Amino acid sequence: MAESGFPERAGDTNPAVLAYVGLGSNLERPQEQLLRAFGEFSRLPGTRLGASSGLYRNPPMGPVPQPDYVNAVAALETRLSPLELLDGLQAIEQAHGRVRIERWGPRTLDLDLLLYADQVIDEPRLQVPHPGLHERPFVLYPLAEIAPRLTIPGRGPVTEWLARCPSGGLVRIDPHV
Ligand code: PH2
Ligand code: MG
Ligand code: MG
Repeated sequence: MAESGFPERAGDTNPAVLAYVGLGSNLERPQEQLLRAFGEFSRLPGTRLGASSGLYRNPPMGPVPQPDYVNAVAALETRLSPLELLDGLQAIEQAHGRVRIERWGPRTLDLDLLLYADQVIDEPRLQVPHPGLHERPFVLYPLAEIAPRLTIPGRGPVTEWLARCPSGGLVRIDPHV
């Protein structure tokens, strides 16, 4: 990923950890945006795609009227640090033509770093676990699909949050492998 300004050897030396990424799109063929992104994670230095969830179509959350979203979650094995991984995810968003126009607004590709190993991170650029993760159906359902025994650091088992979370119009659209 040298063309994105990434240090060529970033992540060569750290031990591999498991990180979870939430994907979302509601512009320009959302399903294709997500399937392409699944392929691109493994091109980040020191990073491999592990499990990936199915794709879930669901209504937009928040105050802005906009098209339905397609959401999913991916597990990555990575040697990148949390901020290196965030940089890599943002480079992928950029490559998908992501333009930051308005908060909560429509987007070609949104990649949110949900979890990084069992770490709790509270920095200006990065909060992990992702602040909304435990109450958003479009994150919880795909996350529990690929990691049913996961405990969210500081918050408890993913299944307990899932049991309290109405599915909010989620429709699983593609059991791709
Ligand atoms: N992302 C938003 C705003 N609203 N709604 C759904 N269903 N899925 C999203 O990923 C989403 C949203 C801004 O990040
Ligand atoms: Mg988001
Ligand atoms: Mg985001």
